[in-house]
Amino acid sequence: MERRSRRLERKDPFGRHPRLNRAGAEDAAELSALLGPGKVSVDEERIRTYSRDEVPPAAMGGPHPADLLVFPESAEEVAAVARYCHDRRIPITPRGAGTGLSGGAVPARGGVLLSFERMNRILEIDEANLCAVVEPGVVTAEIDRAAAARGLAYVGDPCSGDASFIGGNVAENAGGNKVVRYGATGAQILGLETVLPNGSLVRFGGKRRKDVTGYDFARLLAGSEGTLALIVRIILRLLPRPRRSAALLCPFRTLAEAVAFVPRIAREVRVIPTSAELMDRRAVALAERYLSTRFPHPEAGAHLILELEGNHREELADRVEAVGDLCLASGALEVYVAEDRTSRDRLWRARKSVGEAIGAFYSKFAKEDLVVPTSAVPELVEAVGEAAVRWGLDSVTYGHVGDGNLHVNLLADDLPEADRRLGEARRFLYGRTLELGGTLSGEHGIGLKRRRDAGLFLSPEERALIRRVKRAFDPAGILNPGKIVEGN
Ligand code: 2HG
Ligand code: ZN
Repeated sequence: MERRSRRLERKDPFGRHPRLNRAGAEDAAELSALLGPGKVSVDEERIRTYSRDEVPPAAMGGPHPADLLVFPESAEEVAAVARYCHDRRIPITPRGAGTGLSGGAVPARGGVLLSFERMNRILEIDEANLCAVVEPGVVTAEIDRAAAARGLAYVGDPCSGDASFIGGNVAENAGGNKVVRYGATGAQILGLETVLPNGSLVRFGGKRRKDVTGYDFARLLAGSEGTLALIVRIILRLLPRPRRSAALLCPFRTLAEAVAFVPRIAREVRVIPTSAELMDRRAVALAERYLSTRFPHPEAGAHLILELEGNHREELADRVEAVGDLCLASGALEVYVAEDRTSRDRLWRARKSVGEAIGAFYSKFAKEDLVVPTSAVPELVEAVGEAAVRWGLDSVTYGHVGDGNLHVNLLADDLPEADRRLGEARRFLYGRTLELGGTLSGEHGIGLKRRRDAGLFLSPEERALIRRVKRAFDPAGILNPGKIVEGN
């Protein structure tokens, strides 16, 4: 049969890339026949909506519309799409809820955008093995809710947890608010069922707690940004749910005092908090404005949000008191303790709103996701201050101070030569981050947005290995092409 799909015209700015084809009307019809009615869409408006994430398309040289959308409902249907595209060298880009912050699910080279939204079942909460088996399109927070009904917890907690899908969390190795205590999404994965780009179904790991039989492919797939395999089923570890928790809101006189304080909790109180989050003064002001709310001590240099857990009232009260006392002895102006659900939710809503608030009030800014060893956080914060002064920029710093991952935003609205200032200030910060033993992205990923900058942080050997691993999984180069490093 004559196929009408044409050779890809757009040239990859990095050169080398495998020959890929666009998908045309015939492909839509054939995929429809394969999957059944209502599972393929060529509606332009819908394609536009699905072909982006939270990064403004123009910031990544876009828009990058897919040629068509598919909505498979089972692993077998995913495999059928993969086989079809593999035979015809048509790119497939997997997509979750579109809450990504690096363009990871943006179809850089057109082709088929595969949405996992219909594979949204929690298949099992296995109390005996302390694990959950879920499909990739489950909203992350629902897993914890299902676990909670059995006295268990799923501790992966990205800020987008009420909207993002677990499959996207796995693909990006999403971090969030509890990494300081429990690790990122990758640390929660016991097993993955996947479809390789050629359509074969492969399982990695399982319900077992340990496994050194071969390479740890499940961990490799966490954070592989949908470039190696399509994830169709996920086995996640669950933990006993602590009976009690409390959130402490601690305004500190200065930002420096707030960040210097955090590591002392582990050393001096001998507790790792469930969360240790930072909002500098401007982050607090933005959340106040965005949510029409008030923080106590808005004049403070920074606020920390510390969450603590315990099983018994006295156990939790002791921890709260010990951490609170240490705070007050270390520059905190006050310590507010939120134990009831409503006040804790309000606090977290404010913390989680900062990224959105920046997008709502500013149009010219650099949004960074830097991560450094926790001991270097004070120096990173100093470097942000230095960059702001040198290039005459405002800055907002907030995020996961407990694990060393800060969302640094440089703001340049209404400034002359805004792009030059932002570009130079970012390069300066990247240099300092490297010197401090840090790296480019702690949890948002490289995707399309940071691909040009990743080279600075990955050695030539590492980049070459990334490309070779990619080839091993996907020799035809059809799966989420154009991501992470040049040549992928
Ligand atoms: C957060 O920690 C999220 O709030 C989003 O990672 C960060 O949008 C952002 O800047
Ligand atoms: Zn974050």
